[in-house]
Amino acid sequence: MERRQSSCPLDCPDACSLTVTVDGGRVVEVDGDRRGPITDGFICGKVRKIADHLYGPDRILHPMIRGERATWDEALDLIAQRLTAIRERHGGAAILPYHYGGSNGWLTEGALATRFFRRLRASNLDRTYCASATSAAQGGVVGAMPGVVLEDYAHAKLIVVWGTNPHATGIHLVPVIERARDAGAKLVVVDPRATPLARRADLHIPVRPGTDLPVALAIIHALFERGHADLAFLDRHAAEVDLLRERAAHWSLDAAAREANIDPALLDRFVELYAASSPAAIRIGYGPERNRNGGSAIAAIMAITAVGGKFGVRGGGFTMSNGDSARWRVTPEAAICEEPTIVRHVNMGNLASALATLRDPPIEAVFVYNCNPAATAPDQAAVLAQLRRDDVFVVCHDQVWTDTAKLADVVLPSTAFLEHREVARGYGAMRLYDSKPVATPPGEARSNNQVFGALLQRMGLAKPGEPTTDDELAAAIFASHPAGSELRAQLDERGIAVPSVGEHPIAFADVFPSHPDRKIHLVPGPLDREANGLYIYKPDPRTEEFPLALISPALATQISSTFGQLRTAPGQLEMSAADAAARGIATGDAVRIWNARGEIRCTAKITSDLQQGVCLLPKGLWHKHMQNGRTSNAVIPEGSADLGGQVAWNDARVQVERR
Ligand SMILES: Nc1nc2c(c(=O)[nH]1)N[C@H]1C(S)=C(S)[C@@H](COP(=O)(O)OP(=O)(O)OC[C@H]3O[C@@H](n4cnc5c(=O)[nH]c(N)nc54)[C@H](O)[C@@H]3O)O[C@H]1N2
Ligand SMILES: Nc1nc2c(c(=O)[nH]1)N[C@H]1C(S)=C(S)[C@@H](COP(=O)(O)OP(=O)(O)OC[C@H]3O[C@@H](n4cnc5c(=O)[nH]c(N)nc54)[C@H](O)[C@@H]3O)O[C@H]1N2
Ligand SMILES: [Mo]
Repeated sequence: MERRQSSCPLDCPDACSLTVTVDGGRVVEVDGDRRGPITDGFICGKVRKIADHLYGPDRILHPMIRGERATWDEALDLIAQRLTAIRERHGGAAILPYHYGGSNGWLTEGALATRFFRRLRASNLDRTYCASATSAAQGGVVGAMPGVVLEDYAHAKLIVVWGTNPHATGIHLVPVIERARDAGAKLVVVDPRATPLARRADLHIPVRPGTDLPVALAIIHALFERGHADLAFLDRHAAEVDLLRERAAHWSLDAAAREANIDPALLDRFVELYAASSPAAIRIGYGPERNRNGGSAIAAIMAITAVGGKFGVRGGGFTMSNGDSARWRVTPEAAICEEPTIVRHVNMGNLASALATLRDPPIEAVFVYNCNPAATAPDQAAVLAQLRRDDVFVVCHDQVWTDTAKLADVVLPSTAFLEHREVARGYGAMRLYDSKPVATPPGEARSNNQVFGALLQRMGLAKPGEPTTDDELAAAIFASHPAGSELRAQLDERGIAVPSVGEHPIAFADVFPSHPDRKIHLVPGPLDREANGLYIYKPDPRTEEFPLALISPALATQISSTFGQLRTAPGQLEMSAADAAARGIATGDAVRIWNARGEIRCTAKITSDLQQGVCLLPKGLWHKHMQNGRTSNAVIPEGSADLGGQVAWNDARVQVERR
């Protein structure tokens, strides 16, 4: 038995430091260690049980071609031959790389795969599943300025948890919030459902999905009207103050409360509590971005912080993502060795329609890695029909037999983190890790860089002297900037590195917005143009026929669809007692959920956590969890938020009936 250091690169803000016990190359135990202060010695149940994932019956062990076992040479030859033929016929644009949430690490997300598809001149995938509205909003408002690091929530006197559920999606924030509350901090939760934190909060504002924008604007308007705005801060540090004030003036607390289906007294309490509290931190989650108003909503929530004058103190301000805002000073770009070119943008949320409608050239190959679109992409029935077409060549590189792997022409077995080297940084905690492989890959699994390195070779796209192994790529990443050697030294010494701005920067004291004027932009021009009018509210898309809003937040037991093969419990639609009673539905009843896009079948569960008009089916379920083999994505149409091309997951409106 040996104990080795590693870290978790899965799509989660916490970026945990791990100690892994290995026996003869096999992982027997994984636990958190104390290198990462936010990890603080404990980790989630998912990764603690990762041996079930690594060595379970669903692990892909060998390459497969249309259901038959093949050698790596046969599989790679076929891929090279098909991609070469497609490229000769149509150019690289007929090839679509398709990847998203499998890893947040720089070696498996972005190194040789990116080199390969850039050199092929493949279509450019716009990665809009997640965080693209929030990234656009954050970039426009504060640029690369980091937000409050999660550990510093301990200093806050008021914590606002807005559209995130850390009990499932970032568990290490929970004890920090508890410590702050023990020291007297108040807690506010803005969420359509009663999350575990909302149930214990001083104030829970159960907004209707997609109405954060009017709520945030009304709060801003009230802060100004009641003399709570920090005019001195705004004068010195903010741009477009008058324009924000003008746009916010359209929303009184009463009007916003009506739209959000809440008691206006809740908003009144929020305004007074927020104005009176410092440090006040707003933890912004991904719930508010996933609808037609999402980008504007996020920008408006960020603007509340400036209007309230909450920056400049430890524990004051907001946190969105610290992933790209931390000025790591090193990026994976240096390892890619191929400049990006714009061939043709394809929004990944429009996979079905891209395959169905793009011409000159049509898409004839889809190469899926780090992703499970058969379960996680919108407009599911159309996605499945398109991926199953005989004239579309589908490759899937994954660790387990996902719903996507099951329909691919060629399936390639992938290593998992712990089995390959990974360089990854957190997007909540400001830490960087470089983790060596600690376990032996089962079967014939190969890492992304091994696969794309072999394809670069086979297709004559490799150039001599370029970094190609994980070790060479990691070295190239660190060598690309003077700060690299400093980070490298920290990693070698402590097994963890901290960015140049320090572990705990304070906004508007240590760090400032990265815009040339160093100001926070409250109505950024580029966002105003992109959104066709930032902060202009688009009303609820419900109709008489389809009156219920379907939301699909994260499960505590998975990371999106990752680990879904281990779930045995069927999916259940959660709904309010009022909506259920109106339809004669009781817990355990079989129901049909449908709209113009499609239909799903499962059982219902009545819950007091949801308001009338809102129902819930979690993201990340697999086909096998549903009675008709379709997940929430079967009723989620293509279509995006106002910024970043972000998929509007929570804009689905549905009807439900008992079967
Ligand atoms: N265990 C676990 N951890 C994860 C993940 C996982 O699947 N499982 N996924 C990872 C990924 S990919 C991501 S993006 C993050 C997501 O982490 P979170 O930001 O927590 O996102 P969600 O779970 O999608 O939704 C959070 C909350 O938003 C609420 N919500 C939905 N619509 C709205 C709205 O319009 N307004 C407001 N105010 N709230 C709304 C939901 O009810 C939910 O409680 O978590 C990461 N961490
Ligand atoms: N209905 C609904 N759907 C949603 C959302 C929603 O709110 N509602 N949210 C969306 C969000 S936030 C996200 S982030 C997406 C995530 O959706 P996806 O991008 O599909 O991510 P996962 O479901 O986590 O699947 C990732 C896959 O990558 C594989 N993988 C992991 N590491 C590696 C590796 O090193 N190499 C290779 N080749 N494969 C690897 C894993 O085994 C897993 O099968 O889902 C989106 N889907
Ligand atoms: Mo995500």
